[in-house]
Amino acid sequence: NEPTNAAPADKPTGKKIVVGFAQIGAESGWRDAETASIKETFENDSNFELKFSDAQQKQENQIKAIRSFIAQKVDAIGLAPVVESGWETVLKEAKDAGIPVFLLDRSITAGHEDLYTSFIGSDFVLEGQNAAKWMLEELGADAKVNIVQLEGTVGASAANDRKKGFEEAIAGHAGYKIVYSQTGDFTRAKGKEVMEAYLKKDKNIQVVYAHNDDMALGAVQAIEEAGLKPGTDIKIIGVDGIKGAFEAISQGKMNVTIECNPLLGPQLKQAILDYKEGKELPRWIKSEEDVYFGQKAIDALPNRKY
Ligand code: GYE
Repeated sequence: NEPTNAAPADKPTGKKIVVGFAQIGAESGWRDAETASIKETFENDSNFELKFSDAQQKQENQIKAIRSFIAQKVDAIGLAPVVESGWETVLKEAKDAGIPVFLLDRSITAGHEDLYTSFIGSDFVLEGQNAAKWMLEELGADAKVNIVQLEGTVGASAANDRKKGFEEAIAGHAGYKIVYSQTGDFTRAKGKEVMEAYLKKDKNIQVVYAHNDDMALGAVQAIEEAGLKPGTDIKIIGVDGIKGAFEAISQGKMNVTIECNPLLGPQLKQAILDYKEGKELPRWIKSEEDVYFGQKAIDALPNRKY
């Protein structure tokens, strides 16, 4: 029985701000934390209504979701683009419909800044540089080091830039060689599989650089199963800062995690509110992040939020 008279006093009477969010999927602990942050932020604020779509890693599903948000005339669109390229047409459609698009966590190919309002996320090149910096300090700038790189999803900005930052930072160090570089799709299972296959051919590696912690943790398992000690025989570098990585560092099985903040819901909400008020938004709302290893990681573990 729908009440026909005035709205209940405890509910705001204004029109809700409808936000459509086109998420990538659920490939990693990081992604789950980001999804939870978005849902919590918008579902706990009665001024907002969230339409959430999970693309299961497929760009075409994200494009479909955006088109459906446009058809539903949402007030704002959030997009975590699975890959960097191929967004021009659909983002132009959103622009023509007058709907602001906010990129979250991953970015799109440079040169299309007019197609979105703001990018909220991390500096992945810097994360790659920080991974290399830790390694060079830990092992010495002149050491001889064979590296396996576990790359993220092919074409993703998070993978391209983490690779770029890392490779540029070691370029001047002749002893540091990436002997193998292969995608593990940002998943634990794929990280393990790729590492397993490589260890069957060659065990002479000193470092695994994984573009996320899930793949690093998969590699840890593969290394243990191959009879080697991850963290000692082979140093393990991950990115993200998920709890599992902090636990593995505490157990000495992993060495360092380069933090990347997934708790972007509140920043997205603020950006939408600022936009609605007509405020000028920065092109890039950058996350502040740290590098965790050794005792610092052990001390931080109890307070990790994801
Ligand atoms: O590092 C990885 C995830 O886009 C920054 O995607 C994100 C990355 C994150 O699946 O774990």
